[in-house]
Amino acid sequence: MENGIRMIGVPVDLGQEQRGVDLGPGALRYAGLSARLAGLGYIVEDIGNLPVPVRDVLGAERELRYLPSIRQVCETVYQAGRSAVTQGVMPIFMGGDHSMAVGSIGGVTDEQPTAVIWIDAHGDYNTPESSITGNIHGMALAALLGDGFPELVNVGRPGAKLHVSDIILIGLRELDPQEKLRLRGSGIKAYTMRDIDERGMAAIAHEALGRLAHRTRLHVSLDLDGLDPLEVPGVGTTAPGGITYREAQLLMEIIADTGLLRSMDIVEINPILDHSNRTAKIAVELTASAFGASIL
Ligand code: NNH
Ligand code: MN
Ligand code: MN
Ligand code: MN
Repeated sequence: MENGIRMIGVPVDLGQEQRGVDLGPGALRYAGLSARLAGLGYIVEDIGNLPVPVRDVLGAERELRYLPSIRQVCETVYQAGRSAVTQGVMPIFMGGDHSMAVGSIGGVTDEQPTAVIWIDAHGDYNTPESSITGNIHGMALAALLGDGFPELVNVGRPGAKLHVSDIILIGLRELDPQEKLRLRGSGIKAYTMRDIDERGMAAIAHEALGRLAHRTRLHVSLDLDGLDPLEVPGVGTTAPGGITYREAQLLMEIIADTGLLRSMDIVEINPILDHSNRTAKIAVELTASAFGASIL
């Protein structure tokens, strides 16, 4: 595994309606992400935040659900991700809402194909037609697979960035009706909370990684709302009955064992809704485990 990690802040809140998720990069920095990773032996470089327009100055774009600005942000994120990979350092994208994954995953797959584990309560598999809210963070995965607004599908390079066999969802428990039909017909492998309850996280994690074994690089897209809101209250769209802290730790530890992790998103942390930065602190611990921290 490469030895360099590059932290990239993406304070975007335009993909959803709650205020506060733009403060996620700061919350992760205050929770000590950089020092925690440096303590594992990595050379950690924080390049600060990428430029993201503030919602309050975008006025008229609201009717467009901020699509022009989100597209521009994702283009910038894409180039940052692509540069990190070409320079041989591992990018950690600190969101921000999940819309930025269109750029991050697009960028890290630019040179070499990369498998993705998407941890989320939601499918983020809406198109503008299937979405109830119109919020673009709920469309990010669909865009990466080639469906939805062309402005998002074509960020960085034209067309789909992932093949259905390159992506696995873990933690699902809240899908919109049309999104559910789309996901069923997609061929995407998704592990719901029921799967985790019945089979246990260890079995799910090993099976998921086995299904991605055709790739030698792995990206983890961690939406903190995949975890249970009782443990992780600082997220905008809470869904009860989620992944426990220990289950998430185990998943990250098993991912670390592969040695294939090359990049990561940490998204949807909303410090305004949190208690004492708890959610970011948990995200730091999970990230450390994914990058090889072990208990003993
Ligand atoms: N499915 C809903 C929507 O598209 C909720 C998406 N919210 C998320 N996704 N937090 O991860 O609006
Ligand atoms: Mn999400
Ligand atoms: Mn979610
Ligand atoms: Mn969310």
